[in-house]
Amino acid sequence: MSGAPHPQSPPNFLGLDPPECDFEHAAAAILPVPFERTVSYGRGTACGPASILRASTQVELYDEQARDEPYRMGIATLPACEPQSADLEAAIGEIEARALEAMDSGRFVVTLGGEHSLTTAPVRAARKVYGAIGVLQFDAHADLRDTYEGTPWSHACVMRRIHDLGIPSAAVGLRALSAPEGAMIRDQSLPVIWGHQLDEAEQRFDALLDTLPEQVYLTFDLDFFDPAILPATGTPEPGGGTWWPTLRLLDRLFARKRVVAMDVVELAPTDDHPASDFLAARLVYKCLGHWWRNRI
Ligand SMILES: [Mn+2]
Repeated sequence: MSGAPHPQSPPNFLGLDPPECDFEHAAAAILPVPFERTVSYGRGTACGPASILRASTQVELYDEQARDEPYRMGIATLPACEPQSADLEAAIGEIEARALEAMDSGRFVVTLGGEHSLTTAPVRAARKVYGAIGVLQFDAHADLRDTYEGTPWSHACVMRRIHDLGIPSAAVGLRALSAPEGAMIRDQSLPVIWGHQLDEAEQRFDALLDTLPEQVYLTFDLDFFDPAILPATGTPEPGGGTWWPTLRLLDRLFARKRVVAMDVVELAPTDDHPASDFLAARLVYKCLGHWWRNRI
């Protein structure tokens, strides 16, 4: 049943009971966006949000590193956002409206994808709500193409669209890109920690963060991770990040910057690789914990 829709509607994030899952009580909100329009290789990202939510019910609520229970902040799961428009740009606009509504309520909004093309929407919303922001991208791919397969709204173009908005960005883990993308990074001195530099990422990370403004939007494409620990993604690339070193980078990010919102995208769940779903759910909870501990 790989990629097939699940018959039951998914649980809320972590399977929380009231009051912790109530929107009124919640400091954070999960926005599921099962958006899949331009995927070029493996399919299935439309099932990503539901699979992350299902896996999240098995995540331990206690964080043994911080010795706290981040779920006590209150984490509401919003109804899924499924844009009706066939036009890609209009669909991105529909997602932006939902993200804007959630961010305007003052909550820390975590968007669950879905394919990476959706990121333009919450980034535009975050800039409206929070003002000047930078974007930090964890990804195997640069996603800096001007157009791809006939559309500027492809997952392969998402960071280019963000660049077009004049929003500064930095990337970690890149290891698959075209010659023009490589030239753009070089010519414009875009800050990158490459995939082949991941062994030294912890030494290089502070300098990368220094290139971004105080407020940061985090976009986390799960193909950043090595396929050995996260095979269930549409375009897996060898030589990616591993678990604990990545969490140390995220710990540093949330301590040094004000992360205003984030997304986790490109899970393409299969029954063969439930560990990928669980990793994604863990990643979201770890980030929520970091945000909560560092909130102003
Ligand atoms: Mn991507």
